[in-house]
Amino acid sequence: MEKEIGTIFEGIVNGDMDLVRTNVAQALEKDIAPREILNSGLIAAMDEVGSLFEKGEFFVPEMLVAARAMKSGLEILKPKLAEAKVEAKGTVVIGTVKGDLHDIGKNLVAIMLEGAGFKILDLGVDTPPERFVTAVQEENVDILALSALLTTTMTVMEETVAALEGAGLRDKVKVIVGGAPVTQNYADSIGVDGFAPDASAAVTVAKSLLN
Ligand code: B1M
Repeated sequence: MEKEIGTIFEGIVNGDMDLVRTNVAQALEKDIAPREILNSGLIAAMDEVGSLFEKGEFFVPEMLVAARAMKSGLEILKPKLAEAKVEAKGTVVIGTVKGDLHDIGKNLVAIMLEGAGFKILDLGVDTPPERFVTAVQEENVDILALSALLTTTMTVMEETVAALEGAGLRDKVKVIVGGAPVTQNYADSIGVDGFAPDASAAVTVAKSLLN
């Protein structure tokens, strides 16, 4: 493996933005393929971060710092990926549901999914069901990812599923849900395709739904 790739991996796991940026730029100068930098550097490192989180060796702050470092590398890499026509694993529309302004967890889920190779369309916070429906109508969406942090807003997830059904789009996308008050039981009760308790699990669920 090229030295730069190993350094990018270490830089992301340790949350070192400057090291990641410099080494992504150097790897591109050395003509290392963007796909190789993405898969063996960025995605591999975020996989490692996810597994450290699952083992209880990393907590949310470490994940956030690693995710920020990954994003800084991805910014430099993105134009080259587009030129090299590296295909995304799938497209995810993500948002925090209507009435809910919490976005720290949702952003982390978005970054982890992006780090895993998905294209992300982030609708932000306070997103009404109709806005999700429009996004599914207008884009080629594989997964709709809904986040809620309040017991009073998690019910909007069910409304969003109903809105998708009403628009005849329910079969077109997989729907996944998460956020502190959301449980597997709740996810089952509203008929969505997946639930993840954290950002790392969201990647596993998203990948398994598209396989
Ligand atoms: Co709010 N808040 N808040 N808050 N807030 C909580 C959620 C609360 C539990 C605090 C408490 O009372 N103990 C409580 C909810 C109670 C309940 O409903 N059961 C609460 C409340 C009541 C409120 C207000 C109503 C307070 C008020 O004004 N009276 C108000 C509501 C505003 C609104 O949304 N309309 C409010 C406001 C706010 C702030 C704006 C001040 C701020 C949000 C800032 C922001 O997000 N930009 C805030 C914060 C920061 C919190 C706490 C302290 C932290 C939330 C957080 O960011 N956690 C929170 C208490 C707590 O959780 N300890 C609290 C870190 C984040 C990484 O975790 O978001 O859980 P989390 O995301 C995780 C997983 O849940 C999962 O992965 C993430 C990463 O591992 N996940 C998904 C999340 N989305 C997912 C989607 C998936 C899969 C996994 O698939 C699609």
